[in-house]
Amino acid sequence: AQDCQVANVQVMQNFDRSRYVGTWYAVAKKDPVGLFLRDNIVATFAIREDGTMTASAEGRVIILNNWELCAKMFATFEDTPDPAKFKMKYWGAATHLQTGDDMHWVIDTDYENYAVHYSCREVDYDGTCLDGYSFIFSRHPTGLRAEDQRIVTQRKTELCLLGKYRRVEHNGYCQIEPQA
Ligand code: AZE
Repeated sequence: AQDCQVANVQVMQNFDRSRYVGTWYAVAKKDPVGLFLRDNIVATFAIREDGTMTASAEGRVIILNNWELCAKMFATFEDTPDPAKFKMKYWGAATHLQTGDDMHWVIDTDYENYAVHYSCREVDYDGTCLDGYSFIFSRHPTGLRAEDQRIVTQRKTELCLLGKYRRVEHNGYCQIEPQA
């Protein structure tokens, strides 16, 4: 169904975090309101000995209008009754970066090629999402395979976000540390 209700969003069935670990390259994103990661966004997920999921992420941000830098971020995930729905606490390696508490839903993944992530920060009075963000992740920095693109387009449509994504460029900006 496609009623755009946050409460009715279908998430990944039987999500297996152990198969989700490792590196994911953001290939497209739908932005939230305000400051956000721009491009060169790479996320790496891991599982702690106690089973909780953690992640680190890097991406280019522009803060204070024209100060461009690679933001190194960390996150811990709190489990919920649904294995594909997490509460994410995140913070920056540097103090001027953002901290936050977002929901983190895995909408769909084949673990080996693509993943669709969704986070609604604010639900509107009518039950639709007023402010949220979403990432399309690939295991390959070059993008999605044609066969995965079809599935991802379907998921974007179900999330009522089709046409709201922008491509995420990977040009190595955050691999070579900029000179201090
Ligand atoms: C995510 C993958 C899992 C780890 C983290 C993610 C989100 C990070 C942000 C970062 C924002 C930084 C800003 C800095 C000025 C979902 C990519 C932490 C939302 C705006």
